[in-house]
Amino acid sequence: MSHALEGVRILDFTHVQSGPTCTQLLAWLGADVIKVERPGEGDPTRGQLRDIPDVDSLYFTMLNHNKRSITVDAKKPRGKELLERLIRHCDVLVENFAPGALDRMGLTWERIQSLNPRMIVASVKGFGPGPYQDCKVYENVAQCAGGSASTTGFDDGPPLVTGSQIGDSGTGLHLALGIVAALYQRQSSGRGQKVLAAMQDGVLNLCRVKLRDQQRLARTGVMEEYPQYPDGKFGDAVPRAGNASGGGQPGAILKCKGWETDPNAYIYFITQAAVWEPICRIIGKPEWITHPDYATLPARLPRLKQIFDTIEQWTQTKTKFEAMEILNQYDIPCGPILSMKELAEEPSLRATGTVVEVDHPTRGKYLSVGNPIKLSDSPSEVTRSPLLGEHTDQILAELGYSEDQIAALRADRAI
Ligand code: CAO
Repeated sequence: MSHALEGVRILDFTHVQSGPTCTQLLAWLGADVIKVERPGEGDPTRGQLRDIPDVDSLYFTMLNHNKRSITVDAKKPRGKELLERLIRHCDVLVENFAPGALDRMGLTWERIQSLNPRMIVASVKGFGPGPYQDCKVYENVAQCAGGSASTTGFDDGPPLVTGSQIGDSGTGLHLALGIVAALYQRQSSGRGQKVLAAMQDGVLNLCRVKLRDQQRLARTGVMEEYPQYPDGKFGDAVPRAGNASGGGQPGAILKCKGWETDPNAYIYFITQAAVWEPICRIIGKPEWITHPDYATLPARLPRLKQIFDTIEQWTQTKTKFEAMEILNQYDIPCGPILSMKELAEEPSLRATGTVVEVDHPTRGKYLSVGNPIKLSDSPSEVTRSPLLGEHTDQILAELGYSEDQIAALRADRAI
């Protein structure tokens, strides 16, 4: 079967997480992704958080599937020449260097355009134009600067970062969409363009509901679904809301049987208005169905703490999976708190290819997350990440390099 992006060549000048996430997605959609790495060291993540000495880390392998690797020293004249040939050969250049690094290599937008006017140049940066445009940024900085940290955590605690890599992987995902759109526009315009995804912007986009709440707060001074209501105080900025639902249906994380010893024996429980009646029956409070203090959502809002405490008395008598089974019979929206161990072992995720086992020549078998985007006519098969420079010779041959030219590149340590 063919693949959606078959024939698209990506010059992957990315490193660490944000950029590699983007190019890995494009590879899974069928693009030929040529990862350019510095000779000798490669992407710094190859050596970070290693669990096996001298073997590419899981950090690297899990972000660089389905790619080819070529080593090029972009600062050596012959390396630069090779890069320019790659620019003429490819459709998209993706990079996530610190601001200005690409220009310092001599690869300005104008230079790239003169080499290949159809080339799309896609960049992740920490910030867009503005006071912080020159800053280097890692994941947690983006979470803090994009509004996630100020709105995550409990009201009486400090701001919190989340385990979801919304700054890195989230921005990589945004960039991938921009690249696909630019490829589409190129079909009619015949021209490449610049695509920018700033991590602050990407995080803020994912925190859009909190900017919604900021404006609600400014208008009304209160948000009735937040845990601060009705007893606590609201300031002038959206407060941290603990585990309260971000939507119009109140929700909470509740203890389940075994919570005393299992840190993940919890369930997320949503008191969706449409299923209030079965909720009341299941938790043994049938009188709440018609009682004026509980029968409607507005009446329930000032009593959410007491309501969830009561529901929790019921959930504590069930394991999270037992509770799920009972609640699902009545279409009550709920979800178990699943650990990474449980997710790794979940057969249905293996069956869909969302969790895959990959074999690697020096590491052996390991688990990874496959393509979360499923296309019926473009299935993704996950293949292992490349060793450093594994495809250098192959790619040079494709570019028409002679053996003498390759020898000269080697002699110069340009590859
Ligand atoms: N050949 C020669 N030089 C190379 C090279 C190659 N193949 N690949 C990289 N380099 C050079 C760059 O040209 C740069 O040199 P100069 O500083 O002289 O211009 C140097 O390596 C370092 O690049 P960098 O500044 O991008 O890397 P860093 O480790 O110092 O910073 C990071 C890393 C992530 C903070 C920075 O790249 C950044 O802010 N990127 C944008 C935001 C981003 O994507 N962050 C997410 C990263 S994942 O958490």
